[in-house]
Amino acid sequence: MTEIFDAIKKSAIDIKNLIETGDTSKSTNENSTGDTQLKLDIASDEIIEAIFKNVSCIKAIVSEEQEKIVPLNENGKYLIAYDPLDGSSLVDVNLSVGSIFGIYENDFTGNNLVAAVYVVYGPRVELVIATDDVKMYRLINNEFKFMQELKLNEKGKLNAPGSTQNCWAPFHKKMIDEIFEDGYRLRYSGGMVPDLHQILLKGGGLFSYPGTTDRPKGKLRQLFEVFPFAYIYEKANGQAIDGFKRALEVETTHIHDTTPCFFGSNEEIKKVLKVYKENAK
Ligand code: P6P
Repeated sequence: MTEIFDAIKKSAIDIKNLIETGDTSKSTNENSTGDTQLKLDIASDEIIEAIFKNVSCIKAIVSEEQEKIVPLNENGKYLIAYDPLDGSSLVDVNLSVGSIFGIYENDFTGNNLVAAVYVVYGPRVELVIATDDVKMYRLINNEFKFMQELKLNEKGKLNAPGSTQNCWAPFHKKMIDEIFEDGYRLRYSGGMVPDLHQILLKGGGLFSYPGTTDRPKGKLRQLFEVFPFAYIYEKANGQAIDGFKRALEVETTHIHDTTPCFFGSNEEIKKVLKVYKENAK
């Protein structure tokens, strides 16, 4: 699996350069979930796919930006689902963005994840690899240097409340008040990767992206976004749920399925589970 991590590191350096110089305008296409694609999305996807094509242990890949699974090596062991540039529209306002990779065996389901990686493109480029533990590396002089292991405290201090204003669950606002009664700092940039990275680095809290009135099944994609971060948060002594059960146990019927999701420290996740159990009909 090391050659996959090395390939991701190489793609990160190329995508960093692309972000600094790339065309951030819209392309004329939409991706599989109906999002308008930026030229950055397509270019990032092309960088990653070209690099993965040279890694013999990869059996197949699927990108959030493409409709279908791309077979690579018949005898390969791993399947990779990736979001090449999550939150790409934030580049135009100079906020951090990221790439997300789920590494699966046998099939693209939550419980078949064997590793997960993300890259944050911000004031610094940082890369996090989760296998049995969660390790963070920083790009220094074009090399990724190990910086630290990431672990979540039992209870945190940060709240990243995605889409709470239009959550389908009428009790959601009560939940937010109940969980955050002793005061948390609001940290939400609209970029899942930097928002979840910050909670990991600052020791914990809660990131929510529940189902909404217009998207009751949530906005964030299972294979490319939710499962990799769920794997990472569980390996960092935290949890990830859909409101009722482990996010990694959510059933996938189509590769572009979404799911409501909550990522965080144990104390906060316990409260979300309690409120949903008591209120959701
Ligand atoms: P909203 C970015 O488009 C993204 O997919 C995630 O990175 C982010 O957490 C979410 O959407 C933001 O969604 O509805 O708050 O703009």
